[in-house]
Amino acid sequence: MSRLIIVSNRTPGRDPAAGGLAVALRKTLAEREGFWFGWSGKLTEKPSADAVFEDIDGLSVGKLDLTKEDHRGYYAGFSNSILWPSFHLRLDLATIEAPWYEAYRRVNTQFAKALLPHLQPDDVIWVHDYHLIPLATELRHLGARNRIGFYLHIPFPTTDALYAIPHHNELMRDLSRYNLVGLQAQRDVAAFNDFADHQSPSSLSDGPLEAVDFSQTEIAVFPIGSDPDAFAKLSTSPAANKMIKRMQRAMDDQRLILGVDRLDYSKGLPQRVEAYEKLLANNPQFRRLVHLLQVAPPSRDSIKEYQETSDTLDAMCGHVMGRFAEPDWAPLTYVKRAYGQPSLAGLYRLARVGLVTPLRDGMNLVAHEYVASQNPADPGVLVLSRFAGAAEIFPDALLVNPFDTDETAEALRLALEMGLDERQERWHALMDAARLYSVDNWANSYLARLSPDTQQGNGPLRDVLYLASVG
Ligand code: ADQ
Repeated sequence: MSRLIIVSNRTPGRDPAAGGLAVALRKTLAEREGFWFGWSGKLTEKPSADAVFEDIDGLSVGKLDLTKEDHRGYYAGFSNSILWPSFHLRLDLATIEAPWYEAYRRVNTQFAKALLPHLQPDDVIWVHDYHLIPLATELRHLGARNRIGFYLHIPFPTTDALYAIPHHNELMRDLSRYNLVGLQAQRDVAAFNDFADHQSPSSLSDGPLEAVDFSQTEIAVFPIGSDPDAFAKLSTSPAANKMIKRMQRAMDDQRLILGVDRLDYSKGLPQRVEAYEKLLANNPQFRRLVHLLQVAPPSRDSIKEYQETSDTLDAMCGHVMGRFAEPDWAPLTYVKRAYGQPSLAGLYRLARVGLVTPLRDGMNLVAHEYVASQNPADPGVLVLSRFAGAAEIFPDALLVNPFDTDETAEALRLALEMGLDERQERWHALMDAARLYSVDNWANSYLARLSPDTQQGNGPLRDVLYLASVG
């Protein structure tokens, strides 16, 4: 079997609370030869030309240092102030500064140069996420002929949003240098094809326009998932029980509505709190009987738009408290810190409603983890945004439009009043889907398609293959 090289912006650490993705990819790497490659997390005066390899719990990890300036332009700048908002259709929150693109390409070149000496000809390379779209181009410039795959964890943008991104034609050309581009959902493949069909030249591009040829690139859907059986086990572990007991002491018989997110504007947190406010306003019978717990640790807080989302959320939570709280009842708790997976599993299991309402999301693993943690004898209800990739595989959730807070409030009411039979019926269907789309199946099916052996077979599947040249 060929070696597997995983490349991502951040490399996994020794953190035992690492997410499901890191665990799954570690497992995949443990089953074959290879290494993980990415940024060390360190900022230095000079960029490192060579990677330093380290053994982390049996996993070989190659790490690179970046300069502060490059990192700002590449990470906070081009990746998270242009690509992230545009891919999530928040053009209003995108900031465009020309030098960021140069830093983005410089870092990708640095990655490629440092990686190349460690490659063997039949290594299979799996590149993760929007920070590293140009990596295949840079590796190919240096002569790499390996099979290289890319996986996009966030949604693929609509055509208009893509046009709003500086250098979008170059980014699309970069994608065409991969053998396989994996996307989260059917809607993303549809958006990709739509762009390819309608590609128009930018009036500002200099030089002759080259066609972008996707004839060698397979575009396919690989929905990511969690490890549902591990989460089910975790939800009855001592650490989970400790969290459950702690919450039960604080809540008496109140029903818990739970949100768990990184604090990010794509997660629809203000809209969620507004929907909860409407639930309490329209249904006085629930007051004192329900409690919303929102767990949202800050992320990317050097970026202004993230600070503003945090401020908005603070204000909205304060508003709902002021409107409904009583001396002996608080309608909500808002916790700005992360919890380890066992504590999260306990919270998921206790919650009568899992409220997962991003405005747009690649997949959303919280939805998977919530389903997996339920007690089969008394499962809770998943209220899920139509605009999460997860909606395609969880049609048995209560699907809502997160922009329509009346609809979400009504879904909350239905969830809180839903009888045991319907909850169980829906949960069984959701759990079957969570198992079918487990993270192991995701990694295995992606790598099976990327592996050179697959290529020698009957070729890629036609139903998801984009074959036309565009330009
Ligand atoms: P994220 O935007 O980070 O990921 P998500 O999939 O919801 O979103 O969460 C990833 C992981 O972070 C989950 O395992 C979850 O348990 C953990 N997490 C989230 N909030 C937490 C909290 N408050 N405390 C502790 N842990 C927390 C991106 C894309 C998603 C896509 C994933 C994986 O934006 O759409 O599902 O990658 O591809």
